[in-house]
Amino acid sequence: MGNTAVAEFELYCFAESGNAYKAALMLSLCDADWQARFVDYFNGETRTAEYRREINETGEIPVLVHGAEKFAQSGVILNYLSRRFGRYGARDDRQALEILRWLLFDNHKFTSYSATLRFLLQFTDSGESPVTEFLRTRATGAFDTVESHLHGRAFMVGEQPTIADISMCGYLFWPEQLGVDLGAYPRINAWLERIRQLPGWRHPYDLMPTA
Ligand SMILES: N[C@@H](CCC(=O)N[C@@H](CS)C(=O)NCC(=O)O)C(=O)O
Repeated sequence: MGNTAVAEFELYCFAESGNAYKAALMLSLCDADWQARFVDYFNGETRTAEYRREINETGEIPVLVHGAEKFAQSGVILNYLSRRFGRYGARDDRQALEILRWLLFDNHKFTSYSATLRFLLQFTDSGESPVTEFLRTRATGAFDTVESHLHGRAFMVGEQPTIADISMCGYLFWPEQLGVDLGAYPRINAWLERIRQLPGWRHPYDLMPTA
């Protein structure tokens, strides 16, 4: 990771963001020349008119800047970096569709429910409520699906790790924060260990800055 303003890639991120971690992990796994640009999410930076105007109209993290190009949505960033580096992509068109299927599932169900549950439990004073109960039910349903899919498989798509894995693991290296007992998912844990063994893997808190 570069430390000066001249790195090839710049990632708008903050350490607690699993969605930003997806992009940061990909950059690290590809040994890219990149730097983090800290966004003060918890003090409302992404909700400012300036952020929406200058950085991302949807008011979200992550955003990747590469030269004159700017990309939002972790799935788009992962696709871009995969093409750019020729790594963690599909072997053929059919596999590309399979990767897209899991990226969509991740963004809609796997990450979204568990990340929202974590947000409520870790970063607000909501405590347990019917909302957290609902989110936990939806999150565990998605975890059950992935646990079942990983039967006899090392990675989500094909024999090798792809951006589907990099996307889906975004929130799972904070098991104690999830609000879901990951211990109940042995195949997910074994899969996470395989990801952890990839050269260049680093924990989110080692890749991205915090306030
Ligand atoms: N699907 C998006 C989700 C991005 C997202 O929700 N990021 C959070 C931070 S982890 C955020 O910026 N939320 C602000 C908001 O939803 O208003 C992606 O994968 O990039």
